[in-house]
Amino acid sequence: MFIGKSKAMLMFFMVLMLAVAMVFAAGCDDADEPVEDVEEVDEVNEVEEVDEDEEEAAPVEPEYEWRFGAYFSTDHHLTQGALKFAEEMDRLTDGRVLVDVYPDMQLGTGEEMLEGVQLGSIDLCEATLTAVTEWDDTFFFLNLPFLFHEPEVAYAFLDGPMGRDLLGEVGDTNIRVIAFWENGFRNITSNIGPIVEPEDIVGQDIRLMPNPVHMDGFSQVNANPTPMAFGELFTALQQGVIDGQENPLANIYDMSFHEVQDYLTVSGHYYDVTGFYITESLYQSLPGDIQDAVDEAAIAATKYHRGLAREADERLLDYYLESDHFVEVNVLTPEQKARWQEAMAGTYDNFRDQIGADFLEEVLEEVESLHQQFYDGELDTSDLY
Ligand code: EAX
Repeated sequence: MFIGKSKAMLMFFMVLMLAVAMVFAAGCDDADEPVEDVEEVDEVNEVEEVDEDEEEAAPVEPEYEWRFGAYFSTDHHLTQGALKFAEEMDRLTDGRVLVDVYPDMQLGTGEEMLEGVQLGSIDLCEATLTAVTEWDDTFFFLNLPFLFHEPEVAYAFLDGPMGRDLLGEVGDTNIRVIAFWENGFRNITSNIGPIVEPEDIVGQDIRLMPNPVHMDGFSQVNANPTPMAFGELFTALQQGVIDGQENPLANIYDMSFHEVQDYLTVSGHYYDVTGFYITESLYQSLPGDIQDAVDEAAIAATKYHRGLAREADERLLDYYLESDHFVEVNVLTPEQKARWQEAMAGTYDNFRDQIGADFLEEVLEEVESLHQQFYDGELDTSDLY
């Protein structure tokens, strides 16, 4: 309005000028058109300015506020993945979805968090796939010993058609797997003595996740696999209730198991997939654009988390080799690994029927082909993490 008035005055002035001297006529004509233009632009600007003012006055309130339960401390690659997901959701939805991440099992143990996701009292969480195998044993094949030797192969498999087929609701549980993250390659710690050959573990009480496939693998090498909840593990090791346990390096570090264990064997016997879960009914109730944002943010967070997981595995191996946390650290050579693989092979036979012989065959072919491609330098790893 103010500018409009100025323009009107300017026009009046220009008309006067025209009357006085024709030399200004061209300038006057030129000035006419922009006035209209300026007014038009001005009207648009006024509308936009009002909008901007309103935005400033009333910032967008999140339409959704979700709770994300995470196992480990903020530094752990899984919690970092959760935080990345939160950041991506904020970005992709312009703040319509706020994801609050609760680290350090603040929302409960893995089992409790999953129950929360099932009931909808927790919206999202991450936990080893083992935690859902009691509802649905489809994932058993992923728990087989020495299935994967390279993280890239695991990623390529999980991102490929066979892996993507496994995403979605776990049975009828109201728990949806939206992405495959990782605990990663599991390694053995013990207080009894160095473990290098399969014979070295005979008779040791080793805590395992309550996963029948994992337990079977340790029975094959004549250890005494003892199922126990993760939350009880530190105290059980400290009090000598059990001799050892097995977990990825990042978990051993995060839980300070090195304080109560003397020997570390970097064996990588199981590649442990972590499910990233959302309440199925929540996911299904979302408008399409928010659902798309969940899917997109999950992919971005997966890649981010995998990169950090790779980095953590390398960094922590160096750290444990250099520090004096463990009396001895043994990194198995490929030959030693092959002997463990051989010793645990019976687990494949024991679960072949339950997994489905044909399906297992298909999986093993695919995994072998991916390893081959990886070792030949032909596996495209550029988009995996
Ligand atoms: O998912 O129980 C375990 O040893 C797992 O590695 C842990 O729960 C993280």
